[in-house]
Amino acid sequence: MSHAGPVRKTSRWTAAAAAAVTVLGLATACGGEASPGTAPSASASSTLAPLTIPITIAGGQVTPNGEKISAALGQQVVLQVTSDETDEIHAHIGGDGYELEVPAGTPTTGEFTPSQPGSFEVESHHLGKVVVVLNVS
Ligand SMILES: [Cu+2]
Repeated sequence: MSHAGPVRKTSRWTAAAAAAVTVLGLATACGGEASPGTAPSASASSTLAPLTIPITIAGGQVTPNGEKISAALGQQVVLQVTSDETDEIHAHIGGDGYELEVPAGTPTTGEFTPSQPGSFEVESHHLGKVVVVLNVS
């Protein structure tokens, strides 16, 4: 009497691999210029004084309103935002950009350091308006 059952190997590895890959698929709301190769360089020296930009959002208006501001490459940019409505400030500084959540009526500070030269818009996502244009060189 022989016990001859077919030998079957069930492979579940492909499912596990696919699950691991999806973790990497996160994107920001604004999208556009996703370049996977650009990692933020935290190596910039801290000899430059930070550039502080006060931003006020009230009654559907932003202040400043599209103003051009110069920053040096590697200079930390500090956003001090007060808004009467919940908003999201977005700096299009390349890669995923920089996002700052601003709760209504709560002064909120955020900072980032541009790691490449260029002209970058900082905008209110709630209003769709450009707050400042940052010229980094
Ligand atoms: Cu944006």
